[in-house]
Amino acid sequence: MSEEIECDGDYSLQAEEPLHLLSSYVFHGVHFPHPGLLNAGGFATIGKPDTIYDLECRADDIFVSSYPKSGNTWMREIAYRIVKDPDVKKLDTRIQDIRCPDLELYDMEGGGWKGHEAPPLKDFDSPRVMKCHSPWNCMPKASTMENSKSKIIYVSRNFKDVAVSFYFFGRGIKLPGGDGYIFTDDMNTMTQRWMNPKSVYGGYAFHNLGFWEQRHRDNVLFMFYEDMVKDPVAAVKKVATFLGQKLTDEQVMKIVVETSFDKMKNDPSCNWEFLADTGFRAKDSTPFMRKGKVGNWKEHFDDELNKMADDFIEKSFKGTGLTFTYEF
Ligand code: PPS
Repeated sequence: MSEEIECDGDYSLQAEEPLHLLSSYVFHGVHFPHPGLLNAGGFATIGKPDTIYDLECRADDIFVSSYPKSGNTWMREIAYRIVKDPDVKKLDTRIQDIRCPDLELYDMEGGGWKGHEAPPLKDFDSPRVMKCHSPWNCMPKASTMENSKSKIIYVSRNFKDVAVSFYFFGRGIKLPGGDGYIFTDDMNTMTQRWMNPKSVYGGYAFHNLGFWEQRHRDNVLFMFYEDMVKDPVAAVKKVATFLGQKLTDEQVMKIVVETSFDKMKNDPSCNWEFLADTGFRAKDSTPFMRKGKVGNWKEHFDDELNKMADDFIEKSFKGTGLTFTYEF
């Protein structure tokens, strides 16, 4: 695959040896998806990490942050319903990326996916619920300052299930303007990519540890995907408390039901099926809402990859206090 792509802006490939187009733009030492990538394919606009870093934050802004494939979509929907309205019937039915903007899909002056454009971020009603894959050192800087009132919810998921989810999602992504696929690696090769700090968003360990070290801040909530699966009622209550919202038991249950895997899988505003219409994902690719399980990696990892993953986790997280759940 060529590392050259055509861009419509002034973005240049900055990485000396980009591992991949999805990690070929460097900001604060971190490799990001090339900002021209989605523009070039005409799929969406894409914001630069630089503008995300400089975002003007409001005191009531809510950032849902995560390494890819860790449960961001799920948490965004939970947070959105907590602060807006638990009842789906009264909600805005536009796709989640417009209701709760993905900062990478905005140049702050508006943007989004082809056919699903959204207004400039400054025109969103408060509180804004926003998605971000930026690691801690690249988060909107106003949100990470000591006295920041903006809230950051981080979702962490075990590496093995992240890798499997990434594999199936990645295989459906098409090259900009082309008819091939970005990710043609096998499971072992692709999984090793996310161990590398030069891969997208700084790699899995750098990303998780960056937020873990900040977990005691008043404006940071560190959540685990596996805890959400195990006890969604407790998870919704915890997020609501963090966001300063008092919910009735009925409202909590409403949110739990409406954000269950089956509900979201069948909800066109959340299931990302529109991606096929933009041309970004192949129509016959594995659905974004794939399994929603803990431990699915056991069906896809061979012994060699499992050992490699265990060694990587041991080396990266030993002594940090951050531990993961791989199965129930
Ligand atoms: S992305 O592309 O990085 O934003 O992906 P992200 O949303 O972080 O993660 C996608 C995985 O989360 C699963 N998911 C859910 N699991 C349980 N319940 C609900 N409601 C839910 N919504 C999304 C989704 O299915 C992906 O995981 P896999 O393992 O591929 O199924």
